[in-house]
Amino acid sequence: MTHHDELRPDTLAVHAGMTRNEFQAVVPPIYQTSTFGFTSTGEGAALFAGEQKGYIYSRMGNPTVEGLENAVAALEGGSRALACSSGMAAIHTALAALLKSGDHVVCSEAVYGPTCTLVSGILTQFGIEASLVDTSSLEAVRAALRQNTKVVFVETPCNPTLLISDLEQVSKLAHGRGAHVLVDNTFMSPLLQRPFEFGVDVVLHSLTKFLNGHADVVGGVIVTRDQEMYARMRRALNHYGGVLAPFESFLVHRGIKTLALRMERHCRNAQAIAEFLEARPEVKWVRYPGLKSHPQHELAKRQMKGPGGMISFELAGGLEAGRAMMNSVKLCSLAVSLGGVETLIQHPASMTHASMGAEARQRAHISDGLVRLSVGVEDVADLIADLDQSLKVAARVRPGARVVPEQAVG
Ligand code: LCS
Repeated sequence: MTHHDELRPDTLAVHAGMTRNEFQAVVPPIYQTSTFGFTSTGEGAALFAGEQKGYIYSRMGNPTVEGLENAVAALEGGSRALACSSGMAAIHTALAALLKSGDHVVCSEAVYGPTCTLVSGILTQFGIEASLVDTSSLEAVRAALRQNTKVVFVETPCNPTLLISDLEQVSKLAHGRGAHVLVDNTFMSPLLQRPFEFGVDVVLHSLTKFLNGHADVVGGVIVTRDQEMYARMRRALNHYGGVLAPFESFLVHRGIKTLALRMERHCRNAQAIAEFLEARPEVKWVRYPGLKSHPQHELAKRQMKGPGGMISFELAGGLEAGRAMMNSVKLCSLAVSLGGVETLIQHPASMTHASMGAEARQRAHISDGLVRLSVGVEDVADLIADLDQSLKVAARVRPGARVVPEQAVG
């Protein structure tokens, strides 16, 4: 297909990245090969010199992987994409491609725990300075920018507090100081938010989440606005080596075909569940971009095409009540990860954001009682029934009290 620019996102999700093949197979084949033969030494040399297009070795490019990369690039409206072996591999590769010793990076303080650790605890070992700030506050971003700031890394909505950063304004501020803007778009998928429209330079995803959607692959992707940035990222990925395998690429590409259907249902179910939770006396607060009570509900409506499938909340009974709820769900699974067809519930302070440490969590407003829900595509009535019964168990818990097992009551 050559007319992708004219197609709408839901159509692109089905068709983008589909390549012609020998037998006109509607689904592209899996090129399960590590290497590709040359017809002559001359051809091999020309391929290595970049004078001829083609495949050499699967760390440097593979047709199945490229099909997925082209699909994600088309959905994001970017130039090119690079599939990586995990979301963290994508984030590490992109940051390492742009930063060197003596540079400074500004990063959202509420981000996926390992991203925070990578920026503030690992890259610092290589002489890269880091400031973690609340990027939903433009004042905080402005104050954090320095002469040597080369990258502003933003997660929006952020994991797990769901605060929203204004991508257009953050990009203006960062570009004014000559820094690149990287956005982790995992929580939204390209169907709900297209960061390039707001001026950012690089978009990242954990493919593990909504893009794949079926909780059976770990992967990541870097999408670049232009060819020059792509070349920088390609060089970094070829040498760091964290590429995605052909079979994983095939599965994620297959998942993307139903992305539009899934995102619509994720949003609808999550909106209903957020409203249900907000009306319950056992619940102290709910954070969801689709609720009027979200502090940036208006920005969410401007910047995002839908509020997404992620909800955070805290029970009135605090941590112990939250634990009781998470231990008594029956349809929802107590598991980390997110963005799959099945509903997952987890406790960030002891799970996804444990590695950040208590101090960083406190600064980022990730309270010990915060519970995170990744709402799946099940019938919402079944999900609400499960949450209802688990809330009733949680309501029996008094702060500081031991959790009463359900079977021991009544
Ligand atoms: N970015 C975000 C926003 C994420 O939520 C995650 C993983 C990553 C990047 C890293 O991707 P991965 O390497 O796992 O593919 N988030 C997880 C979470 O919240 N629970 O488990 C994993």
